[in-house]
Amino acid sequence: MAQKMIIDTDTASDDAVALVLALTDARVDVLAITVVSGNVPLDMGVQNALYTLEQCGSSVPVHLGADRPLIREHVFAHNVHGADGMGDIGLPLTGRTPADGHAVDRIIELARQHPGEITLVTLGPLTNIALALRKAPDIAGLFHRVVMMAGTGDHTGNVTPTAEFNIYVDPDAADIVFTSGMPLEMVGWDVSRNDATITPADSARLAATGPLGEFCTSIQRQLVEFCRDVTHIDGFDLPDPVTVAVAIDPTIGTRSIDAYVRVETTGTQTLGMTVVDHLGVTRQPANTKVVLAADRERFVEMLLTACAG
Ligand SMILES: [Ca+2]
Repeated sequence: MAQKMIIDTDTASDDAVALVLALTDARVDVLAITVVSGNVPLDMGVQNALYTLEQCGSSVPVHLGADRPLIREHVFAHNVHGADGMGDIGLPLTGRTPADGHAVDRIIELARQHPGEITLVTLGPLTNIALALRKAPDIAGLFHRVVMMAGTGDHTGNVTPTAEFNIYVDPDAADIVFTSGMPLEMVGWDVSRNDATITPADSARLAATGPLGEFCTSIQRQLVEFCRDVTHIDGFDLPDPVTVAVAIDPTIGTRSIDAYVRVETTGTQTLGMTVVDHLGVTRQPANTKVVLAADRERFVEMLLTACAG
């Protein structure tokens, strides 16, 4: 039976590839896509998600969620993904209609309808999930797995020296999630930087698979520049897709630890840091499976298979 999945996303260029992976995989039944403000403003993320679904021939409902972090001002990532979040390659990213119902309500309803069955995958700031937990605390125990592109297992950030973007945008929401009791799995940006890099040669192979491959690579145009200038990666890395890959097939994650993880919400230098207790010095019980490495070759194979249809 296909794995039921909800994907919460701040849809920009790597989220789009992650959606392609999930929507083209017969092992997955995506029940809903919920959108949150993050890389791009909410409405832009919704349009980007709907356009991506169209490329996949999918009619999965897309729901609007939170349009800002719980407490703090928006931080966007147009410098990483382009003004439209999709590499500014001229895609027609307007005019599509999302489904009725707020993302937070759909997350709660679906969790209660399918207790113990749904894998919740989060690819953006955790605002929607924190709001759902506040509105319906019972849902913490209703998910099969919660697999998050969030934080960094090795404490190396991409916004500040210690903070990863999704956590940095809404650290207050993130800490609510980490202390919720949900069955959390964290695929940090370190996994992406080390093991989910797409070299120019990989990118050419992907593009050659057909229209979906062309879509998935061409929308990374702005990301390639960011990787060259800021994160010093040859080609680009795909944090959200490797997270979906781990959600679909946990063996894509090749090394992990169970650890106690909290989020820094007041630091002067370390706001938004995922503080991973690698050595157990807090003596707190583990609340998260922290994935620390992934199988790059099998990940790239998954992408090629997905794009080839
Ligand atoms: Ca994302």
